Amino acid sequence: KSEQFNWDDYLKETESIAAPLHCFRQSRIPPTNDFKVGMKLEARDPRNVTSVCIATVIGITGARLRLRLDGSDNKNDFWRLVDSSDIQPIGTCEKKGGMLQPPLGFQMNASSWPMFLLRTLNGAEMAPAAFFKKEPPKPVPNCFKVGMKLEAIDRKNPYLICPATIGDVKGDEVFVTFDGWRGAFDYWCRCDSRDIFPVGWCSLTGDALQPPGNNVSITKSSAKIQSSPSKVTRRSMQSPQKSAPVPAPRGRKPGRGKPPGQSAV
Ligand code: MLZ
Repeated sequence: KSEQFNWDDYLKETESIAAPLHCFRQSRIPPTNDFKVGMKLEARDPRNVTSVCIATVIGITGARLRLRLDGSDNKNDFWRLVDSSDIQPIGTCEKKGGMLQPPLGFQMNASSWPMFLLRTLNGAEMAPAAFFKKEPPKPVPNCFKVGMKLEAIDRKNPYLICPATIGDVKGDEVFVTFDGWRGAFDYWCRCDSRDIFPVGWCSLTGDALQPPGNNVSITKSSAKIQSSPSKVTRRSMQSPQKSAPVPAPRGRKPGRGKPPGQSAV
């Protein structure tokens, strides 16, 4: 078994600092996850955000739930923190005068939705209201700085949380760059995004933090390129991914990232 990723060592090796806790819209102590697989709840449809749908907890991972919308397929699962404002107890929508909607891509005829809804809720185990935690307040202003390290959800593989570096800052947005992945997974997000976490988050929630990729030498906050083989380089070479043919310098010139609003490659 290869040696474990260790933030303390990694921060020293990369001569970087961790983004301070108060930069993030995350609770200082991750919320407890009391949910159980099979429980039902209401969730905003990620593909049609004006719809509130019925979702089932398909998996539990740290402070997050793996959710699947009832009546949807198994190809569109999504992950939400237990203190996300996108989820709520069953009954909340109706109480507010809203109507539960079929998910985008509802697998049956739209006319069968009312009966489907009755059936899916009949005898269902509904997640108790106490399991839903209050979303932390928005941090203002954006206090991230280029070079700061964090843990971030890989939006192309949203079950993964990976070591990342702030590559750029513009207004309320930050450019999240994934260490060792040559930009393929990088994205812009708001500084109050629920997809970014302080260093140490995964070890508190019990999530498995992914090790950095091995496609580039390690990002230093000073933007220098690591030339001598270090412990980090050796470790990352043990990771299963193939090396890029021509490792490009990682040092990010200001403004190199995509502007906010454009999707990642
Ligand atoms: N094995 C996949 C996942 C990469 C995850 C990167 N996360 C920043 C791949 O190599 O594409």
